Amino acid sequence: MTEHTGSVSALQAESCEHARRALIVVDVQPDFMPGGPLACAEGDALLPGLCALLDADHFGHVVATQDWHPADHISFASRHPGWRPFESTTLYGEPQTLWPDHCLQGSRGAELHPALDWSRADAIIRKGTDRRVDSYSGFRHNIGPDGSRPSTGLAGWLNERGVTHVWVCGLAREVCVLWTAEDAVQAGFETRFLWSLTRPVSFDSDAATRQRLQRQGIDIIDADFMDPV
Ligand code: VGL
Ligand code: ZN
Repeated sequence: MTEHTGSVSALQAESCEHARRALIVVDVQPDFMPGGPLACAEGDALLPGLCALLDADHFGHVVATQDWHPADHISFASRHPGWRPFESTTLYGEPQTLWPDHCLQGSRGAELHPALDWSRADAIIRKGTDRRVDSYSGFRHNIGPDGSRPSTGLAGWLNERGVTHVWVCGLAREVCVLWTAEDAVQAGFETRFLWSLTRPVSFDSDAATRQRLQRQGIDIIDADFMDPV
């Protein structure tokens, strides 16, 4: 378990070559920013650092995920009479948090955030498109009515390109970024969590998030990627 505290040098010191590295940018969308319906605390604070990281071209591959829900998505509290946003219920035998309506397909709040240069993304994975199934991780959907967690195809996409190391960042730290990192390591990728380029729905979750990452051998990189090289 390594905790990197340097700046971008932590990336440059990586032994693997450029083509083997992928950056996964999770759900950087206006609805998760302050003022949005499912705002992350300081959600917009990661934008300058992420912009600089994309410009620095440290990665052979960049993948973005985009939360992209139909209006009647099952994760919305509004679909469950008597329930309020952020309450936890059970869905297909697993705990399910009920969320405010967010990231409606085609809406402004569901766009990839306009402050970033998405032309650098080689692939965009849309998730949460099936009204019956929530989808946190970029790799696998949450549990569905048949009890399975179907793949999005992302692990295959990365494997076919020879990627061995992935860095994850984006929103929300304790939800979609965490689940993406956990699935990345399970799929066999060396996985780094770019802590300072994530923000949580609630900072109260931070200790538990760190514990889960550490238990699974996911490196937490605290570096401030806005530092000059
Ligand atoms: C997310 C809750 C619901 C996320 C997406 O991007 O972390 N959280 N949908
Ligand atoms: Zn969602």
